[in-house]
Amino acid sequence: MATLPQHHPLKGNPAPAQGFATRAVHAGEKPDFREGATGDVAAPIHLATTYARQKVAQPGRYEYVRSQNPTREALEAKLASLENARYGLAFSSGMAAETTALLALLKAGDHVIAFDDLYGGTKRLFEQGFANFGVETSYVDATNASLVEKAVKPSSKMVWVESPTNPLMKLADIRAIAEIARKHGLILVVDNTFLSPYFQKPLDLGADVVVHSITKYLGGHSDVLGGALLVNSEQLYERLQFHQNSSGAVLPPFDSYLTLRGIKTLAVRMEQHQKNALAVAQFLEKHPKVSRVLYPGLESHPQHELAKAQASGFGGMLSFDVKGAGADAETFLERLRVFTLAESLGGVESLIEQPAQMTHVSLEKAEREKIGITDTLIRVSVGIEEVADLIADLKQALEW
Ligand code: P1T
Repeated sequence: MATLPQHHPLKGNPAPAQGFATRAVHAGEKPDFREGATGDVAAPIHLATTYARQKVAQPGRYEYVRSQNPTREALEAKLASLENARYGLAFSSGMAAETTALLALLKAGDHVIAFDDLYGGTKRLFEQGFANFGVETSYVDATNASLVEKAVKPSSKMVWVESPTNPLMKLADIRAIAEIARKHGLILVVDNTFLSPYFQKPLDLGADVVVHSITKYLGGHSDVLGGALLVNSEQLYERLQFHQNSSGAVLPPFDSYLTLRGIKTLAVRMEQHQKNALAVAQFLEKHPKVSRVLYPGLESHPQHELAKAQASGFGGMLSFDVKGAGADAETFLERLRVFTLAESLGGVESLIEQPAQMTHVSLEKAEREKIGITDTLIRVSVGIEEVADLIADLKQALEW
């Protein structure tokens, strides 16, 4: 697609000069004042699966929902605006977005260099999915950018990082890794789920593709499963869009609408998530039953300076270890009353989990332990409740 059609929602994006919170509210949802249009202030949900044409040989702008849908396009435009991207694509889950990126950009014999700490499902996709089709993945501690370069071989095609990582809150120096990727002709993919575009914009730091699980902060209310890919390169966009349509893992219209609605409050939610997370991290750091706290906003985080240099905030995610054994972590988790014991993250409510038995159970125990996912590690998605209630709940649960 060389040029966007006249009435494509990207045409309605406010000028990039407008601030993030303004774009979160308005981008992609410009009221339509054309003849016969309603001027909806919120993009309407278009549920039709197919679009009529008057002439056989003359399709309209829309043909079939898997290929195009106005509600999804409004969301794609909003997402693109927020990530400072030229193009956005929305998928039926974060995993569907990842699968499509890999399908579109790799072939048998290609090699991927990935962060050794990643969402368990992403590692599972590489190891139990793409490995079967001849895509090989090496895992490195990408907190040290030179280890990424050391892992490059002639078949290398892609570098895949999260920053911060799930669940160990490690950071990749995105600028430094982008330089390495450029030097070796590799595509740099950054999963920006944990910080959201409110706090970090990987494309501005040199990444080629941004991945999101929409299910998390973008949706924001734990009621949408979705994913997204954002790019600046038209060539990458065309390949990804081709596979979005051919694999069919598109975000449905209703979920696109819910995500558009959720994103409107992203800026205010992220501020509150961060404020609460910092207070929770500081409380935990002083608690005698806690042995370590991993939050990039703490001065004790080994990459605190990098966090400040490449992002405008530290987000709402943190992890910590309780002293004792795995059973103590379970006791603590089961005593909580305000925090909800559940997988996922990024919703308005505080969620808490034990990666070893929940989000990262698909990794072998030895593999988990090698990178530091202990049985006593607890991951927290700090919500936007009254922070005093959150701290009181943690305090009582730590008194087992
Ligand atoms: O769940 P889904 O929308 O398919 O997104 C997958 C995904 C991708 N990237 C990151 C960084 C993620 O954290 C996830 C999903 N993570 C969880 C469900 C979790 O509890 O960590």
